[in-house]
Amino acid sequence: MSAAVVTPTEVKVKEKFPPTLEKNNGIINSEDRSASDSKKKKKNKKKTDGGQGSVNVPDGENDIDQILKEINSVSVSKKSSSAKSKQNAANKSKDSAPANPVTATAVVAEGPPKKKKANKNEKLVQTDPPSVPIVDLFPAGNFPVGETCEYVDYNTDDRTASNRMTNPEKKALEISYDDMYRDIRIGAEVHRTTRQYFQKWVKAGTSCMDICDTIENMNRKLIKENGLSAGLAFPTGCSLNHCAAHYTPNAGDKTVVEYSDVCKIDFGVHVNGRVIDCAFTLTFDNKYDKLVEAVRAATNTGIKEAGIDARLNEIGAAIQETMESYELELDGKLYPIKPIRNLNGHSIAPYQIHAGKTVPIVKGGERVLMEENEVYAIETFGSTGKGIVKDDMECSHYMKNFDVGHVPLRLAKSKQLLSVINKNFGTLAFCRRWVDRVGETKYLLALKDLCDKGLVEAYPPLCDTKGCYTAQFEHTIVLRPTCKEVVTRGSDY
Ligand SMILES: [Co+2]
Repeated sequence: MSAAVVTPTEVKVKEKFPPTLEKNNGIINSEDRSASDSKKKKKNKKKTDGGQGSVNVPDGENDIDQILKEINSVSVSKKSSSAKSKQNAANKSKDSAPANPVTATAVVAEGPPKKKKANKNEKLVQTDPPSVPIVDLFPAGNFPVGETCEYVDYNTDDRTASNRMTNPEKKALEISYDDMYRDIRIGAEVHRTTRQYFQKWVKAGTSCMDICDTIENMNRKLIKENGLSAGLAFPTGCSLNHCAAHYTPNAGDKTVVEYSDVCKIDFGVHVNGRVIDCAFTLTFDNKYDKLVEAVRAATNTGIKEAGIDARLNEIGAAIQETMESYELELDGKLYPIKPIRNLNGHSIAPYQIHAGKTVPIVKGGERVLMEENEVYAIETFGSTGKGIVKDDMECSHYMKNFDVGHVPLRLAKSKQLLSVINKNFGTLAFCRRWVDRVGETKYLLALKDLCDKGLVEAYPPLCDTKGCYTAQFEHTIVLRPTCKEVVTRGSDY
């Protein structure tokens, strides 16, 4: 919505959780399934391919790079059969087994699941299912570094290496950001660990509620949830099929992910407000593989093109070109794969999922530059439908407007709900389930009031045309002074 980026086709860009002053109410009644305006946001997640067996997680970037190379194109789709066994594993690390969709992808960061007692002198090992906080797993603070890439020099025609990697000034500058990188890497490791487990665990027929509870409960443990200092950064998205983003179940929602569904798993965590936003597409039926592949490749193109001094409009054009080089044959019919042109990546700031810059996924964007030490969520969406999303279905996602000032409230219930939001979520996105779990009841009218007053924004589900399929991949990257770090990269995607 706000991002105000108007695409050539005059479609309003809906960023996920874009900063906006526009008001919106998706809350009015719990049954409102009609489209209303809102924004959207995203999250990230991923899965491991094939394997239940977790790939050993190296601490160093070199090791990660190597693993990444080996598992480069593992499909994220999971197969239903593998899902049954939570962990067998190690036998599935093939890149593609069309006849046998791989369920989970191996994640970079987990060691073999084992239970161990915490002896004083013994190093803690992650349990299965994972439950040991990542900060406790790496007591020395050497959290796994993401994939690192050298920048190119945009001021030269041939775009040679920028030499930032060896520049002593840049190296020194980087040291001053160590605390920030540490917080981001903790969140990234939580994301990899949870998604890897999830990919092994999930199977066709699982309810969206069960999926969200499983992911969120694990994230709360692994991030060592602590008020607003560490915790969940936004609700777990599990948007299905033509719905691209911002769907998570409200209480009583019995929706199930079926074998034939295309589900976008988008979740995020934060440490000290340093948000990790990362997502992947979950499928059971390999007939969607080309769609999934197109979007994963498009997101990787966006990541590759990103860098200090890179132009956002050029990144969008490159993403579109990659996405449109794929097509999907479904039940005898051929579909072009279109980027969803009113969705986009975004810059991230502390406690602010959308910090103001948008990364388009089509050509025609503004010629704005990426800058040193910015954090971005690079995300792309592909669709077999129109390639445009609109608000639809009942709203679950909300977020306080980041820069709204003091607004006088008359209703006692609204004041009270606002204090609950301030205390539990601050300016981070939340959902109705999370308001329920802190003990609130009958708050929908108050929530609508806060939306009407512009204090809170509603972010209803964002959907393309009914009957189509949409997919998403997303990573969080940091434009460090010396190199670009894809912090959420894993062996799965
Ligand atoms: Co995002």
